[in-house]
Amino acid sequence: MLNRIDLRGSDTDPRRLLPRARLDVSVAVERIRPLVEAVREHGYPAIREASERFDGVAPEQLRVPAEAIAAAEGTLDPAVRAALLESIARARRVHDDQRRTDHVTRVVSGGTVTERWVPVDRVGLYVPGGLAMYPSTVVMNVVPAQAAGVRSLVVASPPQQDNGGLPDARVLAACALLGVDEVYAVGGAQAVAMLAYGSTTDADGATRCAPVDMITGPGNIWVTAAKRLLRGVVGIDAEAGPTEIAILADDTADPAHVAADLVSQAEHDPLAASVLVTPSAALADAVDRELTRQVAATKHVERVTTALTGEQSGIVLVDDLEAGLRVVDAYAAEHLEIQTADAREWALRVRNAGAVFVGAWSPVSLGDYCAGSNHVLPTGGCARHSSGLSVQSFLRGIHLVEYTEEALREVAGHVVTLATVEDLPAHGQAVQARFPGEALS
Ligand code: HSO
Ligand code: ZN
Repeated sequence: MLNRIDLRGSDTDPRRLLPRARLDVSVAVERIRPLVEAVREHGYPAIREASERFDGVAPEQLRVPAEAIAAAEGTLDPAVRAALLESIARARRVHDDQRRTDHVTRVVSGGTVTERWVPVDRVGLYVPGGLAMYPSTVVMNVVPAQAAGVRSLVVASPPQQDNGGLPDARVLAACALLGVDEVYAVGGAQAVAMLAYGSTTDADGATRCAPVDMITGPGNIWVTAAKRLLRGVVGIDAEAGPTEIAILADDTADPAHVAADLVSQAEHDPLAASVLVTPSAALADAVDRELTRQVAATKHVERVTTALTGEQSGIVLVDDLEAGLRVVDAYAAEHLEIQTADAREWALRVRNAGAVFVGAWSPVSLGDYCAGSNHVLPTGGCARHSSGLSVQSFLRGIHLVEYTEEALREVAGHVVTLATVEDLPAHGQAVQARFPGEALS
């Protein structure tokens, strides 16, 4: 069922191997520019108009009342509540452990540079409200921000017609479980503009949403376009493309498990990519047979089929696992599973992947929900240069430079020399002024 790409005996550059789906965001950026400007200028009335147009509902008050957040938690199915709490607890265990401590480097006697890690003050999390509405994503964005020590955290999510103009009840419930109490019923580009610039949140202008310093969270093309437009006004997380799973497997892998994992991520999106890389033709055949059987029985058969048969998905046959490793490194998948003998050894050699799932008992679905790891990961090959969301994403490293008079004197000549070579004599003078009449060396 999957395309076959046979690289055995070939020395093709694997980098060009698997095409990737890409969205053209630049056109969308131009389309949303007037709306973003209107929100900046007028606040609530502009948001209200956009909500009416795009969400078919316009709340009188954008801030979700505390009682509505609590009520949503009350309606949660007990099993869902327990699962979310477990997901939160495990994610907290991992993310709390990631916190960095300040670090002092004594450069010379009397001269130190201290790196302080300071959390972003106020963060806005955008949570989509349509097909891709995932309470687990609320967990994966909020937990690292809280672990980093972000003091003020706000969630925006589209108003739902069938929830009385409030955001989806599962989103509100996840906010309640995480202790997030500032939530706005706003979606789309208007939500991103509201978060970036701040805005009134009712007709009288009696209530306001203060601007945030950073916006994270997934969204549709309009949300992505607004984030791209406002990057710089606020900090923005990476743009999330369609999800990807690559599996490096040998003939010790169970074809039914490999197939199930390929289907699991194909379920997200018709543009999702599922890629198996293996030196075993027997495994390739067995996985393909399994896929045909499993896809027929899966709920979202249409989008899974489109994803698996699309040009972005396939089975890559390689000479051996060494060659397979080169392929998966070149591909730099969002999720990489290693289902081989000595899986951990292979996993430790991987250079490029958003997250690596090691061995037979660590499927991507575990990481999506309850491993403790983060599921907001770089897609589209961005794993070559970027990491997934973590505590670090919400921290800034600030250097404290502290030199004594003696330590400055000791290096002053070099500063003056470099200033002179760059034709910036006032830079040198700023040092020389501290040592009048002294020849600096
Ligand atoms: N696999 C998705 C995250 C997710 N899965 C949310 C289920 N819910 C991207 O990493
Ligand atoms: Zn998933």
